[in-house]
Amino acid sequence: MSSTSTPSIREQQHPLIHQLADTIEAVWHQHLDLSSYPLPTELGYVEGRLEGEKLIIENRCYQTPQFRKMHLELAKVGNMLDILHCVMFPRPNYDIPMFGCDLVGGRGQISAAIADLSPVNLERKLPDGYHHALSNLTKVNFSQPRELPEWGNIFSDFCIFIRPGSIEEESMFLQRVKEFLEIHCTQATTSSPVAPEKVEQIIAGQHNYCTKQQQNDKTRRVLEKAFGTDWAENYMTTVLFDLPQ
Ligand code: 18B
Repeated sequence: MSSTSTPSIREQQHPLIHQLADTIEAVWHQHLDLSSYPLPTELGYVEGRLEGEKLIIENRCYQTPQFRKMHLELAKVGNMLDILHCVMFPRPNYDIPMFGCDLVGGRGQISAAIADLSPVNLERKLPDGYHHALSNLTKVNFSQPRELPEWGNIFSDFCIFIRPGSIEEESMFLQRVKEFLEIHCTQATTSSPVAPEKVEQIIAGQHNYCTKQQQNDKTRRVLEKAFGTDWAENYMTTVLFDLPQ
């Protein structure tokens, strides 16, 4: 299994992306019983070209007893665009939320930083333990909140979507994502599987989450320009937001 010491494109990325990638993997290793998750080998490391610049994608994937797939993706387009993408897909017999995070930046500035624990049950309600723990976090204010697109109604009230306005705000974002992950790992590993008749509803909720995320035109456009329409469609539906079987 790859460890945090394996060379990675994070060394060349925006410091916040580098730090968040390290933090995500550290929390995962600390709290969870990880096994590797097989991705098609040709998709572990991918290179393309976008507007004359080299696009590099690096994927790491794990699974655990509670999570079907935990995906950390780092991408870099020349010196123009740095991206971190992370999703934790629960197994559908657990009523636990989807953790999702995206950091997008270019030329030294992060333009979009988003993180959430998104409920996928029928009532679109976070389990009580999550709600309690998240409500107890200290309130944070960011100077440049951003407005979610229309498909963003999948996200919870705890969702953070900002453009960090300073180094201090970058640290606050990093710290908050770490707290989300610690809450998530603690809650997930102490939660019990649901009754079998609830599984279908959770699959439907995860299905809705993935279908909405697939509507993100900004992600799609980057991938289409570098790899073509069909490749982008395949990548968005089988690697970034694949549906549980
Ligand atoms: N995403 N992002 O992951 N996206 O994958 N992302 C952008 O400043 C990529 C997720 C989210 O305003 C932007 O506007 C590429 C997850 C939201 O309409 C670019 C990959 C979440 C927005 C990319 C990638 C998520 C957004 C524009 C594959 C949330 C705002 C940056 C590696 C949990 C959408 C900007 C809007 C934006 C690109 C959210 C370029 C290529 C897991 C809400």
